[in-house]
Amino acid sequence: MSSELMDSFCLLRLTVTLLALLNPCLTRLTPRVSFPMGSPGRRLTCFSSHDLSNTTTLLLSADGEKLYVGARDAVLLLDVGHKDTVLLRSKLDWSPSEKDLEECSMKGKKMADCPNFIRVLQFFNSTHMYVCGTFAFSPRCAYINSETLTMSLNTDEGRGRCPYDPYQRNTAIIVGEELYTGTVADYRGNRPVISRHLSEGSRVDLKLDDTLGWLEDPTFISSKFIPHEEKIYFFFSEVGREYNFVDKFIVSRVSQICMSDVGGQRTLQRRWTTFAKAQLLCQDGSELPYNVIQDIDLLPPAEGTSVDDILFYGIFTSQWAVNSGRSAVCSFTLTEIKSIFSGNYKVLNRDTLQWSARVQEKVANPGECGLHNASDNALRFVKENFLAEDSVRPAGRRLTLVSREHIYSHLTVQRVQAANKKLYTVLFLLTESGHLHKAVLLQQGSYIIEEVQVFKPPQPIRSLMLSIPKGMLYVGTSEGVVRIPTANCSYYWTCAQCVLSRDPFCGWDAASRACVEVSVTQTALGQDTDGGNVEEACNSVSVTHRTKFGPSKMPAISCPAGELVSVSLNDVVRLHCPAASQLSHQLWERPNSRLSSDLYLHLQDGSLSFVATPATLGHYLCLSTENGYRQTMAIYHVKQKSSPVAQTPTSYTRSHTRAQPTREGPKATESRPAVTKPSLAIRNTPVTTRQLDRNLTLWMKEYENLETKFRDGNPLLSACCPSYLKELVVVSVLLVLCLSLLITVTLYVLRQRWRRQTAPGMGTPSRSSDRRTPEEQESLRENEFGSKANGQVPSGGHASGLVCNGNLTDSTQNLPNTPF
Ligand SMILES: *[C@@H]1O[C@H](CO)[C@@H](O)[C@H](O)[C@H]1NC(C)=O
Ligand SMILES: *[C@@H]1O[C@H](CO)[C@@H](O)[C@H](O)[C@H]1NC(C)=O
Ligand SMILES: *[C@@H]1O[C@H](CO)[C@@H](O)[C@H](O)[C@H]1NC(C)=O
Ligand SMILES: *[C@@H]1O[C@H](CO)[C@@H](O)[C@H](O)[C@H]1NC(C)=O
Ligand SMILES: *[C@H]1O[C@H](CO)[C@@H](O)[C@H](O)[C@H]1NC(C)=O
Repeated sequence: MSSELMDSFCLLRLTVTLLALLNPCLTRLTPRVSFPMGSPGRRLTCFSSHDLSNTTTLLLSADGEKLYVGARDAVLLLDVGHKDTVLLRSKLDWSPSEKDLEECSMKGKKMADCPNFIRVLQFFNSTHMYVCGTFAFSPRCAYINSETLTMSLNTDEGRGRCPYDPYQRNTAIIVGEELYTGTVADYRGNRPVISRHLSEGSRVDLKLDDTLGWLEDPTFISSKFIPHEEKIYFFFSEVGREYNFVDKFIVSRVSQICMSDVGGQRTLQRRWTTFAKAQLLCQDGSELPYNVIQDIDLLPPAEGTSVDDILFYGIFTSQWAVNSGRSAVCSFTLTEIKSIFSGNYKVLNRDTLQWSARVQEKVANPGECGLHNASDNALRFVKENFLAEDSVRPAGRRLTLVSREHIYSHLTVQRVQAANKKLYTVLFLLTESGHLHKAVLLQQGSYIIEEVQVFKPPQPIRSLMLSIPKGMLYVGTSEGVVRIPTANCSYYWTCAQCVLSRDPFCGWDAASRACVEVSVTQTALGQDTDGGNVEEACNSVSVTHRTKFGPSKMPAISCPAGELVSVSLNDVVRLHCPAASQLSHQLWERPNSRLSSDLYLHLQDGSLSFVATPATLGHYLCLSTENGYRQTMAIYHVKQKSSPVAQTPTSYTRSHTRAQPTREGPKATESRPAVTKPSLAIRNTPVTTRQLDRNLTLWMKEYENLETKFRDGNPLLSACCPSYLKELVVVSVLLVLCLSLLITVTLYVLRQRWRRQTAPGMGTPSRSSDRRTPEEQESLRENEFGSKANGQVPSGGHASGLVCNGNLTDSTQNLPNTPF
């Protein structure tokens, strides 16, 4: 491809990216930081044991101290009240007998599917739980004591309460010592039913009338109890028969039943009289719906708001692979669900099995509670009209989040009070690939604060549970239970990082100079979840600090010291630039000049590569920009190796000698893996920012410690001290620039070198300005730079230079060899 074509291609890409920025739905949702498994910044606590597998259900005690785990052939009680460990308190073994297993395999089932997989685990009363398992394709249920895990002597038959087949999904909830379930109720798995068991007193057990196909091959997802409504809502997907023009079109549903239901007297005896269902539509106008629900969680109303302000957050995927996203999150309000259920219903023509919206005389209100004494006529009407005509649309008529890359499988949701007392909704989303995403919902769209790898696929994970009182998340996988705190604020080591994280859980405490959890402190914290504006948030809290440490502009922000790189002429030099986060953009600068692309290669990982020539010796700055905040990540001084020539004092070497008076020799030189012979260097593999990220942590911490030593004077430091680009201005300038370029770029223009690429703030190197006389310009620059630096280097310089060396050396050694 010619470079002209490349240029226009880049331009197009840039425009598209900018347009995407303006439309939150198109934005690529990149987690700001990513923690691979085993990262010290996000430690997982795991519980596993050799006889624990297929953890299918999790249940947490109200105080968050005890976690019950339903697994294969066992129920476990884990003590999760300790900060650092998860302890096994007791264990109930509950497996089928040899005879049961034999029968199971005689029936043609795989032996691996014959154990007892626990699929229902619910608190029954204050002392007991109710548990059901598949029990060798012959489901059983039992009461167990919540403290001792001892099991009742008699077990119940589990038909209709628990699936036979461990691969079939089900849902169950106990309310008022009555069990409500959605499951298949036969061995073959083709009789789905929503039913009530263990009905109290004279109340009868109820189920769906199965003659009419009230459910069409459903996959049950969840069931939720809404106390003030006295209703249970079931969430599932099924074949949408009303769309009979599409074969096997899956739709997601919400259905309801009233707890007061006792069935009809003649019509609908022992059947629900209050069952109604409606379509949940997670769709953006321009695309096919995300039609298959994967998980749903309930967000209770905020304090002081209406009880109907309950929100349901669901994950949806699409049956077809044509949408722009692989999965989406939609939220639905209880108010909307209620209004759809109180509206009109479709009518099923029994002969043709076609649904229509034909208006019938309304003899009853389907979905209404308290129909037990209604006339047969009314009950017959209810029996035939149970599919709401309208669909439940997402809150705000838009998708909450769309992920292009990830298939989310589980979610939980929490409302978090930020430092400014504002409430934010935080979603915890599990991807199929084993990553947990923490997303905060903002006015302008969703923002993924972090990504933590919690298991290695493939793991058919079954459970994600949030403990709000303890601030913990639990993930049940095939191999055990993983616990992870909802936040680790101390990972953010500067005010800037703390604010840029936009984590509503975390704020910068200027007094302790630490990023701390908002919930545990009363003092004013630096935080800006909405905007991530470092300047405002850090200045507002750093007043006390400033008075203590003198008039430095931004005390909470660290500046790296210069690092010496000794090279021989014609070496290929590679300077690394660690990324501050996955959302930051790195760019290289030489003081008072731009980097010509003829001499410099910008590598994918943000590092800079060039051949050491007299012209390329000198100082280099690596800057990182994120959300309009700019910071210097590294400063290098590339210098020719000690030789008679190099020792000739020039203004800049002199200045550097003063910075590193004693350590310029072997130590600095031997720890320079960035300098290699040409053939080797070019084969260096690009690395991902994830790795850099981790090592940067260590590295930046060191800087933080040294920060106080750089108070004044050094021009390098003043060059690095944070400059703030007004984000809005930059984006609009770029947009205007791009649009006007797009319009005016013609073939004629394309043939020319595209000069405007070097718009300020974009970091693209100029291609023409330095080309003619690099050497001259270089020496000019160095002189200029050197004279500025001369005699103003703080005494702490040399120590920090060495710290840089040490840590960077480690990382560079590791990076090419450990592809992520
Ligand atoms: C939080 O991050 C800090 C700094 O990276 C680390 O030392 C600490 O172990 C982390 N804590 C947890 C619970 O992950
Ligand atoms: C149980 O776990 C094993 C190992 O991960 C897996 O292969 C199997 O499919 C699981 N069984 C069920 C019923 O989920
Ligand atoms: C809870 O239910 C179990 C099983 O029915 C029963 O044995 C126990 O007495 C009940 N406990 C209370 C406190 O009612
Ligand atoms: C239904 O009617 C019967 C007698 O007609 C009455 O005893 C019962 O209380 C009524 N049930 C309800 C829930 O109103
Ligand atoms: C980061 O550096 C440490 C040594 O400081 C090294 O052990 C580790 O493997 C590096 N991590 C990566 C991801 O390269």
